[in-house]
Amino acid sequence: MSNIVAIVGRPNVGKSTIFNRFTESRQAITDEVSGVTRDRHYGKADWNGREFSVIDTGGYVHGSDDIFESEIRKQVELAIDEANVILFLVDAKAGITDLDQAVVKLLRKSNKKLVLGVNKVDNQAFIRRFC
Ligand SMILES: Nc1nc2c(ncn2[C@@H]2O[C@H](COP(=O)(O)OP(=O)(O)OP(=O)(O)O)[C@@H](O)[C@H]2O)c(=O)[nH]1
Ligand SMILES: [Mg+2]
Repeated sequence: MSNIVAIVGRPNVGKSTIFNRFTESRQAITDEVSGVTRDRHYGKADWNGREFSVIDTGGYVHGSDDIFESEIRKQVELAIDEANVILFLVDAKAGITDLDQAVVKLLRKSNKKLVLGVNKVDNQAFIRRFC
């Protein structure tokens, strides 16, 4: 079976940015505003000679009070169904949030391979705080 990597995580952690990097494209729109990716994107990656399919997920819905937006839950469940490997992305600048914990709880229930990616470690504020 071919390898399919799904990038999941709460809004604005940088999923689409990494998707574009993997696919060497600008296929996915990235923005400083949360909730830009509404659905999923599929692409092909060739990373150091390893080929895999990559899925960028979205699902943020503005204005909901629900802590774990139902659209995000849907995207995480679809990613678990479709992928063999899940790249769970968090934002080092923002730290761990309730939404991160809700996402990881769902991911742990699946028996898919999980890789934790910590993004935005380049941020100036982060570097000043921790270095
Ligand atoms: N400092 C810094 N900013 C980043 C990094 N990766 C992404 N960003 C910025 O973070 C913002 C959000 O990035 P996206 O890739 O759109 O994030 P996303 O997770 O796809 O967001 P949604 O589709 O809204 O869920 C953009 O302004 C990016 O330029 C990083 O490694 N460091
Ligand atoms: Mg996105």
